[in-house]
Amino acid sequence: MTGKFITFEGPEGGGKSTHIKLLADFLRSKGKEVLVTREPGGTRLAELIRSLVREELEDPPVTQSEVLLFLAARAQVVSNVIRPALEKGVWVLCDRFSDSTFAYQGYGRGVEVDLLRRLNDFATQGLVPDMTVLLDVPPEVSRSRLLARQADTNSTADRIEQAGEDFHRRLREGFLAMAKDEPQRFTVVDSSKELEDVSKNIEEAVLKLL
Ligand code: Z5A
Repeated sequence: MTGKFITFEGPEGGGKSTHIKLLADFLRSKGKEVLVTREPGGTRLAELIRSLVREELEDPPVTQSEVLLFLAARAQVVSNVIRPALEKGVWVLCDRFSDSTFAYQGYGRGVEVDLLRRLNDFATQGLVPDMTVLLDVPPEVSRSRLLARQADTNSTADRIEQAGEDFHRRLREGFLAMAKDEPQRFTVVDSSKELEDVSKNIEEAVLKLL
């Protein structure tokens, strides 16, 4: 494969969507063809799964179903969007990927991470990002950004955003532990800093891939 695969991870409100847009512009200015996608989502079926996992249902998915729904969405976007793009030499920027499953369903919900890794390998057929940008923010910053956004857009927190403080603490620790285990793949950026500084840190890290 000739394209590069960069994923963005971290707690909610870390700025993933914001920085993916900025990085896409930066890479295009360097002459790269860029595809931006997100998880869950990126194909019709995966977007349907996205609405299902975020919805307030009378019978919300049990943990096992939640894992399988995220993995089903991932299998679709990997096979139909990400791999074909990488094979054509396109740079793919993805808002969340496998590490979100390990963090949310593993560290957050308590599913054994080794089991998740095996199931995830089946879904992705072994696709691993070239680089993962972890936008790290403390829970209080994440919460205040989400509240500000909810006020701006007149929206409410979804099912996963409503999980308790302890869940969000575990999930942040999980992301940081994974980054420590794989320093060659992860770039950890302190996203509580000014937007321009965060963006500069990301560009500097990505320049090494160019
Ligand atoms: N999930 C899972 O459980 N398992 C899985 O395997 C996968 C996902 C793949 C996806 O929801 C949910 O699915 C997510 C994990 C779960 N759970 N939750 N909750 P999503 O994609 O809709 O939500 P998200 O990924 O958490 O993204 P987000 O909330 O949209 O946040 P973001 O994209 O990281 O941040 P943003 O929209 O770019 O920025 C948030 C606000 O902060 C915005 O107003 C920005 O202008 C502002 N911002 C950003 N950076 C800064 C700085 N540096 N300073 C000041 N303000 C800033």
